[in-house]
Amino acid sequence: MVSVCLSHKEDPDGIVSATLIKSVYSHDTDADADADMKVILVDYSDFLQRLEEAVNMEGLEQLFICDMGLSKANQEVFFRLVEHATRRGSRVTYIDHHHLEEGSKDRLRGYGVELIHSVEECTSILIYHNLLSRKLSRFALLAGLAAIIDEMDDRDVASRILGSYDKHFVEFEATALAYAIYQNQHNQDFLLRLVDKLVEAMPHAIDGVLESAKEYAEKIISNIGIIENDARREGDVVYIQAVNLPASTVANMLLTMYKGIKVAISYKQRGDKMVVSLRGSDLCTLHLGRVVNDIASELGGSGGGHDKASGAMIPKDSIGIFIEKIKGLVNGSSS
Ligand SMILES: [Mn+2]
Repeated sequence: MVSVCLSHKEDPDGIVSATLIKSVYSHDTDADADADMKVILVDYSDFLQRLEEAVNMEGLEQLFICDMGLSKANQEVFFRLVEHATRRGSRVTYIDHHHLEEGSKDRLRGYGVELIHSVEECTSILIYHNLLSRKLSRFALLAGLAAIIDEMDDRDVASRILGSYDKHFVEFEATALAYAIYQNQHNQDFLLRLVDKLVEAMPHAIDGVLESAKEYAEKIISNIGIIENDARREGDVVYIQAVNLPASTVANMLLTMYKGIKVAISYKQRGDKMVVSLRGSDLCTLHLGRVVNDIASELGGSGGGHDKASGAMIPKDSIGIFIEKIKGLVNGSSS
């Protein structure tokens, strides 16, 4: 028999969730040490594919899915896969804090999925609060670190936990962990080792964490310099090509560094495509998700998102036109 925890690999909430689930499982079952839990770490690009592999595993006893939100784009396939798993007799537990329609919750329960969902606390806190029979303070602290990076540290359970610790200590540990995770997004072995080591050690004490965090911090400072020198501001739009950081990270940095603008755009080449990320300030009244969806489709790409945060994937050579169109909408309108 095999049990699987499929969790989000891009931030501390997903990594800590996997650590907590592993510890619940190894303690709460009489399974011998060999019958351990397989951890699969995913992002939104390979989520459904890895989920499909998991539900088709021979002898799948239990499947935990943590910190992966559902959207119109992925939920039908998600439903089909978890239904397939419960029909085959696997226990499925879905734990998440992203928005979920009431109808979707009903459907999941109807398939026999155990649902632990709330938008009030991050996933790690939900696991700590609802699934852990041994409420070890070490695990509470870990979940608190995840909450800090998810910006949900002001919530009931998270703030109660974090209130017991020195503020700078928890911020230091949370940031070291987050930066090490960002720096190692393409290093599965590192991330899986992190899941295991966090059971017994704080981030700073785990081999490679502070070194990786330092490398990531160096990327941040070099990008601040690049933005200061090379970002172009035209009217209420500022934009720059991202180099060694994700376009989304650079777009966030632009928005923070340029006060008074409406839209920040960063783009990064991937093969013959350009990955584009946009952020809107409080002054922006355009719905960026919708306009980006339209413009990207016109250019033969795809895109969408929220009103103040959106993204697109477009043919590499059309980035100039893409920016012109956004500038036209932002600078030409009274928005
Ligand atoms: Mn989360």
